[in-house]
Amino acid sequence: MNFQLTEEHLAVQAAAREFAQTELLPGVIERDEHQKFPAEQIKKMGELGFLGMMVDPKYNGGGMDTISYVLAMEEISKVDASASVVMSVNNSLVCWGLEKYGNEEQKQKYLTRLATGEIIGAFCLSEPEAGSDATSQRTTAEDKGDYYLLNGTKNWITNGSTASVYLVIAQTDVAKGHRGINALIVERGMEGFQIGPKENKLGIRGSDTHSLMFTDVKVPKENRIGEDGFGFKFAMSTLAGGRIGIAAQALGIASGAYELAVKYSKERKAFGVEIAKHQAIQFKLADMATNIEAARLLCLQAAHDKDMHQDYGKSGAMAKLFASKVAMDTTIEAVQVHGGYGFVKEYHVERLMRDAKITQIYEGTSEIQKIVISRELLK
Ligand code: COS
Repeated sequence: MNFQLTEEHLAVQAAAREFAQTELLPGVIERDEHQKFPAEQIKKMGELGFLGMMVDPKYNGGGMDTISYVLAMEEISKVDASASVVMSVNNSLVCWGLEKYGNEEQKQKYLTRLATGEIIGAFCLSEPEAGSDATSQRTTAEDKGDYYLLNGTKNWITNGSTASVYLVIAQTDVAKGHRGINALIVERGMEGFQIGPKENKLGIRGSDTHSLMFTDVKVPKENRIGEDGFGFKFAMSTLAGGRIGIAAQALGIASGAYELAVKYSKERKAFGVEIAKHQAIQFKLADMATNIEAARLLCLQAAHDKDMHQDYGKSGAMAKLFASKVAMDTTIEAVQVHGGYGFVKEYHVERLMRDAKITQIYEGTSEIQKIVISRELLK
């Protein structure tokens, strides 16, 4: 057992930290307040290779392992979770899904551009009436011979109006249940594809979340990923890896809040000394640091399982379940350490607290993670 990060891992971590501090920190409060998508920053992230980290270099990716991805996600998320969700969706849902299950033509056409960030992607599973109950897809993809006729609505889609490529899950044959579902590559601009208004959210307000409407969209058959009926397994398998990315995002939100709490507690004085000298604060910091370390180990374990081609469904779900709770608990305590200052925007921790909540909801709620974990335990 080796807990040592390699030189390469440390270099990726340092590069992500540097990028987050110099490029993402300036303006992060304003972007949150005005719900402004970090367009310039995402472009730079693409140029630096953060949007296709694990993709094979032959498709223009970074060829890195999942551990590098987790380390980079943590650093970016410490500062701007609105940027890191774009990174997570593009890397672990869209690029990974296409690289693993797409055909060569699809990879050449889409993956080569997604991996560099020239274009970004979206993953479209959730619907107004199908979130956790993902088999109940109401969006239909009727088989018309050469093409699928796509009709329906998708909800809460990250990168909703900024993506160029959308991986859309839809029901082709309702009689076959989840085996009648397909995953289709839908391009922005296809006739009948409409993007709804931006959601006004509690957290990750800089990210671009929309509902999408499909009315008689003709999607060519060659845009189907995998065999007919593979769509549900595509979604589940892709989400299993996505959960490692969101776990790392939660970890970053927690460790970002912790670092701010440590810094503040050494500066702020009360009762004649820095508040860090008070045991009430020390105990909070000790709890935060211990929980964060445990969350980090779960994230790295899941990433290691994936890199070793071992099953990572359970370890990824555990990492997400635990890290998202740690993100929530830590950010609440970080606000408490900051007292009144924690309640105002300039100190960042209130934003991190709002951002933390979504990590317990998207890419499978905490309750769904418990289903995934317990099913594995009871197999
Ligand atoms: N990888 C590949 N295939 C998987 C899989 C995975 N990780 N998990 C399940 N499957 C397959 C199963 O093997 C099964 O196929 P067969 O019937 O051919 O064996 C099929 O998918 C259906 O699985 P299951 O019977 O477990 O489906 P359920 O309806 O019971 O649902 C849960 C399982 C609840 C775990 C699933 O619906 C889920 O993850 N829901 C949450 C979805 C989600 O994360 N939504 C957020 C949207 S993205 S923001």
